[in-house]
Amino acid sequence: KPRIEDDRTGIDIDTLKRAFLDNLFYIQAKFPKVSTKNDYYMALAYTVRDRLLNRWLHTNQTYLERAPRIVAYLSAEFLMGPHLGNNLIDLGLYEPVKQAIAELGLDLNELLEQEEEPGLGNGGLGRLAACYIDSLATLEIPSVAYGIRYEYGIFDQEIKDGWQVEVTDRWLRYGNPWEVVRPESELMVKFGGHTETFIDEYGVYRVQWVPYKVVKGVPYDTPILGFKTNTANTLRLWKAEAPESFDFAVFNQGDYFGAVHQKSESENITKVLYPNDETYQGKQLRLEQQYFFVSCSLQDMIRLAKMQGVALERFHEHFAIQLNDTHPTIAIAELMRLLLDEHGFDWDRAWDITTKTFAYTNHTLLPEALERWSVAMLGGLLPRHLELIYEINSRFLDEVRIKFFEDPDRIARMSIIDESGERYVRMAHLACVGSYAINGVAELHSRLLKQTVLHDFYEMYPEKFVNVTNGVTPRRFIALSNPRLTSLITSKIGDGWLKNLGELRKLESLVDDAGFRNDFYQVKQAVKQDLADYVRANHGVEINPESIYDIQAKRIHEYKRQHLNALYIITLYNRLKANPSLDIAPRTFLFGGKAAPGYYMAKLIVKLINSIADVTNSDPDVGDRIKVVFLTDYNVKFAQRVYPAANLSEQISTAGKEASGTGNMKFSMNGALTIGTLDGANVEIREAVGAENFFLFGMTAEEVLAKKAEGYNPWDYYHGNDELKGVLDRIASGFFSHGDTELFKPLLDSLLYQDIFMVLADYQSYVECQERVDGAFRDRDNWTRMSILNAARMGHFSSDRSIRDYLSQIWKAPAVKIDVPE
Ligand code: DL6
Repeated sequence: KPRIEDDRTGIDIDTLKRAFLDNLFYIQAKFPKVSTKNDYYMALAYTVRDRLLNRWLHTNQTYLERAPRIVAYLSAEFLMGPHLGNNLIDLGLYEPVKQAIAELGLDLNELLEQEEEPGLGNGGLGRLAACYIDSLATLEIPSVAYGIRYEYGIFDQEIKDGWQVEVTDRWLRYGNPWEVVRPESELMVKFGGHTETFIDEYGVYRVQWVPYKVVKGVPYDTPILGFKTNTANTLRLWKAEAPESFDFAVFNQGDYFGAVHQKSESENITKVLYPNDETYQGKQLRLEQQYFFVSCSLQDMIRLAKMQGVALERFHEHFAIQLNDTHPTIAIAELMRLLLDEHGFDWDRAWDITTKTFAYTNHTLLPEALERWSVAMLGGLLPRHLELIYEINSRFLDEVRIKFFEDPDRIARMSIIDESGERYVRMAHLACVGSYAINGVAELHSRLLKQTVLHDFYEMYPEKFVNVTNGVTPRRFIALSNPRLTSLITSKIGDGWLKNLGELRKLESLVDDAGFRNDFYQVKQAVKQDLADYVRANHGVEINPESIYDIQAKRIHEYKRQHLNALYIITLYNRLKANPSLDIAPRTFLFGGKAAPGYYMAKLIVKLINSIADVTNSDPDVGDRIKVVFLTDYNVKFAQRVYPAANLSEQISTAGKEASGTGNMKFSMNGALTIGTLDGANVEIREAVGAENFFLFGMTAEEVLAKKAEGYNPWDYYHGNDELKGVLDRIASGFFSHGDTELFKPLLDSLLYQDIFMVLADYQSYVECQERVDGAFRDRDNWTRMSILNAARMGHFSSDRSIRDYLSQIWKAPAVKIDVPE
């Protein structure tokens, strides 16, 4: 072979070294003496990218030629986490590259650290999308993921004086070696204006949309590798740009500044990710983002179908489109518009295709998260879509009338248009009407959806409802995050488990082997030591690897109840103050997570945790029996350090509020035990690992509802529980706020006067459960047993299983093997 070929694809150590130095020279234009760590990272990233291109291009070619059924995953968020390490694992190149880099006198870990987090998501929903596209590729399913290329992803979090401060995430500032821009595939998206009717050449009445402005969508493609397969699917993210000809020539002749202004306005659409999870804000720019990426993606699919010679009548046979929550739901109206107005279909045919194309995943029951757009705003931005939504609604309500003719209230409840005050378009209703499948993300969540928010739709279309319990990818969250555990497991049961996580069950038979238990324990200790080193270096706090690492890492939200955890810390603190010789298992309470910038109560909870840490970490009465650390800027990259180090995973949401949770799975896979309520996927995790290996507390979802119905009064708990009263009084006294009795008052008032998430009602049960944790941890050997059994029984929570469930219940898309010629 010619040498150039070797340097681009060869994987022996010398070739890897040569390729790396070549990229440093020819791409980064640097020689080693003046190279920064980032130059080295870039050179390595390009070296790895070269080695995946063969797979990516052959995958694309195969899909183009064979026109297989394609799963299109539409999501406003993809929280990918760094690519380099994951790609090394998928290509099976981690070890050779590590060696090559070491032989060049560099450290792979340091280069991995250089990669900026592509934080194009808020939390659970975006990270789930990332796990799913990993599994789709691993299972060799033809698929494409569509989203938005935000210039600024989720903000970076800093902590100043205990408060969260948001800093702009400039993830693209040094360039992104993983994406390839495809300007030749740009598309145009219309906004605003009005509609006109006309009679076409066949005498058919048609509608034409005359927009106010047009924005260009430019695709940026990132390869998504399967684990040890030839499949490399595509994540296609759209960037908004101004179409030169449009604003300069037509709209703003002579108005140079007006034209520039319009250009930057167009580009604003994909500037920044909205940093709220679980609260809908009703901002026009957000609706523009949603429509922009949805329209680009559907036009792209139609274009691809055409290139493949697939007739549009068969669009639904060719594509299964998954709507990741309601964010892309305007796609239902957009596909109708494209089929009716741009491709000449009649209504019935267009509606038949549309409703056989889409499937909708719901990710939350929280009412404040349900998206609804004011009719006035939606109509101003998307006048044609509003007409179509009204028509869809009118036909749908006729069906409701026929099916439930004795129940007129249903019409108002189920209408896509909420007419109870100012009129709104209810996106979840549109999603239910326009999709052939509707799923929740854990068994409990799917059941509650049917019983509560989507009850009417369940009665209307019971056959549409399914459950697909979430899962996470073991490639990133075990193999990459926890190489020590990975080698230990592989040394015992081989490496088949990374593709078939059920094989972890084989570890169960080793639980009685004292040698294995000791090895497992030593792995956990080594990882805990790593985190201790990190915390010392970054937070200046010394934490004890012998202590219980008790971790709550997730977005900060009242329903997730980080403040319940905080109340327990103060409980322990009060006990130690009252009895300085109290014997407790030493504990390190670690928190990580971002609060939505406008969510005052969540930010106050962050401040409370930091204020407690200031006191406990310096009180000599406490010593190192309690340490509290708020880990700043929790993101995917950092999470990979955190999950492996945990002994105890806090999953303590009010039952019925957490749709699934996925952190719960990542912790447990890495051998943490869970303290949790019967909420979301905790229920299934507990069934899988065994009740005896799970610390359960708190009310069930049914009990929560019943208590609410009977009239919950948090004061009863305050007055009825001296220890709880002591905790709340200690906060109120200003003890954690330098005497300031006002600082935490809003939080205390919300607990005492409303407590919608029933923190006080679950407090006693939580404290008692934590006491059981304390006792259990002292029996080191038995704790290790429970920890092994947690890891061994997590096979069900691989995202590969979730994807198989989606395939068999919803998508029905067969795998396609990709041949890559040598
Ligand atoms: O399904 C992924 C993830 C669940 O695991 C979490 O329980 C749920 O809170 C989260 N939902 C969101 C809300 N976004 N919206 N809408 O992130 O989804």
